[in-house]
Amino acid sequence: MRLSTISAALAAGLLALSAQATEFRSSDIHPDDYPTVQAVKFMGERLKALSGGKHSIRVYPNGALGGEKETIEQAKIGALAMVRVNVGAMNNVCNETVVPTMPFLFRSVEHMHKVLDGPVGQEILKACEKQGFIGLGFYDSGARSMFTAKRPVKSLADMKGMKVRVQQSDLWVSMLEAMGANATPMPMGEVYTGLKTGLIDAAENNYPTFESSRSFEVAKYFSKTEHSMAPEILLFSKRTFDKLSPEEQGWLRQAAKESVPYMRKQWAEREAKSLEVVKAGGAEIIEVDKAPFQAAMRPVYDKFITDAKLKDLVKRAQETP
Ligand code: GTR
Repeated sequence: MRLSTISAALAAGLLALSAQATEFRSSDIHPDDYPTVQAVKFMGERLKALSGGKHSIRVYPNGALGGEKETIEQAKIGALAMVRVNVGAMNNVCNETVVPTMPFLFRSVEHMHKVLDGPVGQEILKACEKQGFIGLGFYDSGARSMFTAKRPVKSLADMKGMKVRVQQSDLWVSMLEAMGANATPMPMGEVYTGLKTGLIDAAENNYPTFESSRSFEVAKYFSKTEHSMAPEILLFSKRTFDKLSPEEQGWLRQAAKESVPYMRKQWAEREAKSLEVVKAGGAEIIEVDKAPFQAAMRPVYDKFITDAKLKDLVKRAQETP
């Protein structure tokens, strides 16, 4: 990010804070109708009601304020109040976020909800504080699977040498390398063109993003590897948060909490709808034997789940019934 952009953003942030009623700015790379954007808007309505009209949230969708990596940096310095990103985008920033990103950690949506709603989830959110972020909650993101342009992935062997776009995270690079692929980190916004021009052979994501990014038009093979259920995370700038009163902080936490069940409902509906859209658009949904993929992820756990804290979080997540 250029310096002029930073100072302009900073000025805008300060200006918003000095005004009587505060409109917090929140970024999202997804389009307006995506469940994450809709949920943060709902959170904004709840915040307005709880604060008696004093505070509100304005969501900037479509990556209008930048990609996930840049907007995380903006939130850290207080130039932006809030970001909704995937935990993957936080992996290199806040170590504990690798836990819910880990391959095949969650056994089902119910298991994921239980872990994230419980103490493990709370500890991960809290851990982001030392990096300058108040973790307000997690949103669903379904399971991520491979989609390829030229040939389908039917087994682990098919991954060999494939150029796969990943999120800008060392963990994601390792995961795809452990599958035998050539991992290429890049922002989400470059995936469609990358697939179209052949810069990359494949990417991986959930149905709603496969659909909304129109990737299914250029990569029609969707192989259900379901290798990670890395959730979305809602992060508030600690710098901005610390300037608020405990009462105002409470409203924010409460509004975020209330937006979670709203989001989950929207998410389930959107997943089903997106699957229909991509199938109608010619995507081929391929069942894959996941066991070899899961077995190949052992070294990734050895490499990233190193210290006692991370080992404990993973163990407790796995042991959550
Ligand atoms: C989506 C997620 C985004 C972003 C994207 C990606 O599922 O909602 O926040 O992380 O994946 O792969 O970059």
